[in-house]
Formats: sequence, C-alpha cells, structure tokens
Amino acid sequence: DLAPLNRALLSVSDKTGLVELGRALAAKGVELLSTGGTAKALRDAGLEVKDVAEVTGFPEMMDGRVKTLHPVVHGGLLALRDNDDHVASMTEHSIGAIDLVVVNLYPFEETVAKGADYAETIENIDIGGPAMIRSAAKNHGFVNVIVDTEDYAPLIAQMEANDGQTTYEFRQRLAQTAYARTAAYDTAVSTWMAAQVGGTPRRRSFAGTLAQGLRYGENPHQSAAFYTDGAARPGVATATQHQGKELSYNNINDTDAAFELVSEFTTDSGPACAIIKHANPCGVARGATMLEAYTRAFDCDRTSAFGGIIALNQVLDGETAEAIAAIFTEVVIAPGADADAMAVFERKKNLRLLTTDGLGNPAAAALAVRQVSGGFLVQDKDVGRISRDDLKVVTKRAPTEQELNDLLFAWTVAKHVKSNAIIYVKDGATVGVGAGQMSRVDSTRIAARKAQDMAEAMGLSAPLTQGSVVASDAFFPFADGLITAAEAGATALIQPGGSMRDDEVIAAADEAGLAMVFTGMRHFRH
Ligand code: 93A
Repeated sequence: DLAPLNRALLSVSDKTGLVELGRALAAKGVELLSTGGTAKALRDAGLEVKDVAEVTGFPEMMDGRVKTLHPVVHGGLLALRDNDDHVASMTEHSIGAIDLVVVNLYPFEETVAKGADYAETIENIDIGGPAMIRSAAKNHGFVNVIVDTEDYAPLIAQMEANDGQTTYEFRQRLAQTAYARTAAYDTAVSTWMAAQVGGTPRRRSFAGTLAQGLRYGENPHQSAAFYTDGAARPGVATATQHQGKELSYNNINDTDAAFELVSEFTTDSGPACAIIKHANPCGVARGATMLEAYTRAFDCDRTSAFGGIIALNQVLDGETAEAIAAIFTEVVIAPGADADAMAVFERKKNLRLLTTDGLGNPAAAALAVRQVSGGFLVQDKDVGRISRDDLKVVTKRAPTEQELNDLLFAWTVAKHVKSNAIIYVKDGATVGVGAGQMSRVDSTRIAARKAQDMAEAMGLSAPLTQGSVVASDAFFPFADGLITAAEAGATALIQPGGSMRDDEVIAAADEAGLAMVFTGMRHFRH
C-alpha cells in the first residue's frame, strides 16, 4: 500500500520548519505548489515553486478568501488514482494529482486570544485550508495530509524508508490527525460565535490537543491521555516541570485542584498554601511567611497530607522547601521557586516541582464539562464570589472582625471542597475539613472528629475547632449540623441560607450564642 509522492501543495500561516521541509521534498524530486506568502518564503530560500494561481488560472482574489478553492486543486486531491473514470476526468480537465497537502490554518484561536475585533476575527476563519485538509484526508488511500509541524520530520523519514513513498498506515494516521484539527478549528469558531450570540447553542463540541499520553487513568486498567485546550492561562496545563517523573492522571487532577484553590489568594495578600488529597483540600492556610502558611496547612490534617499535592500562591523559598521535603509529597506547584528551594528539592528526586507564570484568575469565565452516559453537561465554571457587603447577619450576635475574616476564608475554601462541604477555620487556617459526605451533619461530625484526632496527635489540650468558625457550602436543612459545629467549639457560621427551616436553624444559633451570616450564594461541587 505504498503510494508515490510526486507533487505537493504547501499553504501555511505558521511558517516554522517550512523551508527545511521544502528543501527535503525538493531533494526527493517533489514538485512544489504554493499560495502567496508560502510561495514567497520558499522562493526566498532559493526553492523552485509553482503558484497555485498559475495552476488554477485564477488569481488569489477577494483579500485571499479565494485562493485554492478550485476543481484543479480539489480534483487533484480527491481523484482516486486507481479509478478509470477519475483518471479520465483528470486528463479531460488537465488536473494533475496532488499527493501531499501541508496546511496550517489562519491563526483563528490566537486571533481570539489576543482580543481582536469582530471583523478581524471573521477574516481569520480559514475556509480554503480546511477544505484542502478534508479533501486530502478523505483520499488518504493516496494522499498525505500534514497539519502539524511535528509531522514534517516523520514524513521525510517515511519517504527515506520507502524510496520516496509513504505507507497506508502512515497516511491513515495523518488523516485522523487532520480531521481532529479541522474539528478543533470549527469548535474554536463555534465557541467564539456562541459567546457573540449568547444563549444556549443548539450544538456544542469540544476538542483538545494531545499534550501527553498518560501511563494509565484513575486506575491502572484505564488508559488515559492529557489534552489541552490551548488557552494560555497559568495552571497545570502550562506549568514547567523541573524534576521528578511524569505526572499521572490523578496528579494532574489534584494539582489542578490545588492550584485553582490557592489562586483565590492573590500573591500580594500574603502567603497562602493549600494541600490537596483526592481533589479535596486537607489543609489550607495563610501565614506571615510561606513556611508558616505551609506548617499551619499541614497541621490541619497531618495524616492525610502524606503523599499530598501542595500549591503555594508565592515563590517557593528554601525554608518552606525544607519543611515540605521532610515528608513524602507528590507534587509542589507555585508561581516560581528560588535557588535555595531548587537546591533543597534536588535531593528529592521523586518530588515533582512545577512552576507557573503567576496565579490563575479565579474570576475568569470558563466552561466546566462533565460526561454522562449519552452526552455531557456543560455549565459556567463556578466563579461566584462574595464580599463583606453581600453578607447578611441573621443572628442576634454579629460576627467579630476576626470571625468575619475567618468566615470569608472558610467560604472561599468551601467552594473548592466536594459537597457536602463543611470547613472549620481558625486564624486564617483550616482546622477541620468535612468533604464529600452524603449528609451535611456527617461532614460536620467528621471534620470535628478529625480535629480531635489531630489535637491528640499533637498533644494539645483541646481541638483546634475550639473558637473556630464554620462554612457550609449549602444551607443547613436542619439545626443538627449547626448544633454539632457548636459542640465542637465553633462560634460563628457562614452559609447560603434559604432552607425551609432557616428559622429553626437561626433560633438554634441564637440559643448557642453563635453569630451567623447568610451569603445568598451556594457553592455545590459534586
Ligand atoms: O481565505 S481562505 O480560506 N481561502 C483559500 O482559498 C485558502 N487557501 C489556503 N484561506 C486559504 N488558505 C490559507 O492561507 C491556508 O490555510 C494558510 O493558512 C494560508 C497561507 O497563505 P499564504 O501562503 O499566503 O501565507
């Protein structure tokens, strides 16, 4: 199933590697056809190129909107070389076979990312390029199609190995990649248009680019891969890994959870640290120094922190690195690491260190997608935030200044904890996290129990929940959860409110002398 490669059409916006490819093809006797800018780049490098306009008999027109959309091009791509009728049509209409298309498209995604206006964005929707890609990919029985610069070298290697020809398996693989590219391209266009027109689109698609094949998925019997959406925001997808083995599926998921959470605390608001296990925080804290923030986060649940994933909102320093290196940690992600920290981690070959270009923006709009059988659910990412002014005091006692600060901190953490989420906080550090329970009162109890265990392990006279405040991601349906929190020593609560039994819950809070505020906003996370 080898197919000869005698004639190529090159039309690329990103001209990386173009000249080298052109040279390699020319050296193998391949005739080169090309469009305006691409032809010029090749000619400037001294290569012989024929203009597509010469082949079609039409100039590039309408600002380039029509360059390659012509039967001479598409016939040359689509004709079945072993079909007599097709071959007769080629002869009759003077259509020469085109055996290779190398196309990368107008940079639509980059144009949107740089915030171009409507007209410029529209002009960057490539039509002729995807048409050629699709024609060539359909006819992969005979034609090669290349959409990624990474495939230039493999193409030449194929030709070297096969006396200037390519194998069917190679062309078929290229075709699959090509259709994924045109699908992703149209996804980008339709996603952008969806934002322009508003409302719920009738159809929606998602696409990504393979960043990394993973050894396995959530479990070893599941295969997995990491695809990126091309957005240039700081996070696990764009971070630089300095050491340690490849991240696993679970590592990537947890690192994302850790970094998204710590990004809630701006770098200039002081050091903050989040430790994540199984996508839930087992400790989050602020501190005067990063070391203090880490130590306080660690003290929330030292047992669970073992093998955890740590995110910092500031550059990792040497003393914090020393403390982190004292126990087994999977991954550390931070907006930078200083030389001392790097030196400390050098001794910990297995510890993965990732640095980002700043923090994530928790207010940035994004879509959250979840697969269900038969389809997927799409929603806006939870970027809901509240400030002091949004809080409604519902109890006789209003929270103190200290309580208010802790309540807001606890609320921010609650947003990143699986429901039902109950977070106990004291002096800017979590002291108990109840996550993922099917009943709210169980989350309240479990968090308090764990705080008790920690107090015993640390030799404290009382659990840290004494004098703490509590956040609940959704309303307390009954007073029992609130009473449990009060028994654990909580003095103030933050919750959305809105239960049928709010009156009962408020009365119980008053009776226990608690201060309680309603946010009017819920942070379910399932
Ligand atoms: O405007 S188009 O959609 N119309 C076309 O007929 C066409 N043919 C190729 N854009 C078209 N192209 C694109 O031009 C290619 O996909 C490539 O991105 C670009 C290369 O243009 P140049 O060779 O002038 O730099």
